[in-house]
Amino acid sequence: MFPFQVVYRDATQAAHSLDDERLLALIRFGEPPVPERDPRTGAIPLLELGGTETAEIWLSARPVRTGVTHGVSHAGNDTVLFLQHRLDEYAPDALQPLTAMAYRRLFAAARELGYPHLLRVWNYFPAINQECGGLERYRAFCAGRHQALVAELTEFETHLPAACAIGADEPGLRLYALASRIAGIQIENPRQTSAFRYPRQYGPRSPSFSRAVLKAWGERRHHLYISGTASIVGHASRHLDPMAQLEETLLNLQALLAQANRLTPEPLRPALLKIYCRPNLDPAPLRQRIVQALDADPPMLFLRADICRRELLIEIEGLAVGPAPVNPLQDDAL
Ligand code: 3EB
Repeated sequence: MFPFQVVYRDATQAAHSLDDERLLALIRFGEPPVPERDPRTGAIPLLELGGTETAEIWLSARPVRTGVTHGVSHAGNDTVLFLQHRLDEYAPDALQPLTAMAYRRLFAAARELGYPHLLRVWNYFPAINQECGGLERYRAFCAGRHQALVAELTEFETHLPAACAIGADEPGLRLYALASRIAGIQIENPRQTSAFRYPRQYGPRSPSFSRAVLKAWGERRHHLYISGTASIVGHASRHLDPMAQLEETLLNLQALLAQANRLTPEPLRPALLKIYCRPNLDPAPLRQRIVQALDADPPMLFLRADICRRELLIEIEGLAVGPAPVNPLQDDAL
């Protein structure tokens, strides 16, 4: 049994999900709505491309318990825990200590609740490429995250969560995370230098994340949490044109899936993709090319976003599943 599944739904109908005792998370996109007190709800301040309004819904196989611990909101079902933490920035050049504190709290809450393993973290904050106090804000964020992860993880380079770090349109540092009682397996990409080993030219502390995390929820039930994947080969950015960057990104995704497939009895299939685009691109040709290259047509969400390197125009993250549930609405397919 999968302990939860993730789906995209029409945002206008998403509010109904709040009455569902199996709702783990409801994430909306675009302009932040009136903040809700419900620990299961979150808002990612990024505009959706293509005129659709989508909500991301995490549905638990069992009833969910919610709460707030160390300032971190959470919802859990005894196997997995959804966490979120939002911090106001008191000064634009204090992102490093703020990030370190946010991660310390995330770990404190996850540990206290009995889900000590962070599988996946989503990071959003504004002005990601802006220089502040002599350091780009993304690099300051990386330094703060590194500081916290080195302190919290006993085996730093082998137990890093999958992640993405995205420039958002609203103030505040927003972290979302998925944690579990039992650890997942870190997957790296043979086409790319592991981010935690990037050379010094990319900042004083390397980005501390894994390319993906593979989690077995049963003998034949796997989730692959795929980090933000971009047009990077080795450690260098490639191509100036967005469609060329897309091609390289797809090669990276395929290499990553192949790497994970070495550990699973059946091949993993992309089940959900989030595509961040720096320019205001038309999603239709991107979608078409992704479907063709991956030989899969998963639900996709296209968001206008700043990416952590100025020259990067596209980044893709998501979830792959193996084997794919036959009918995701059927209870035993969860
Ligand atoms: C890269 O591969 C592109 O800092 O958490 C992708 C995924 C990227 C996660 C992060 C950054 C992060 O380096 C950028």
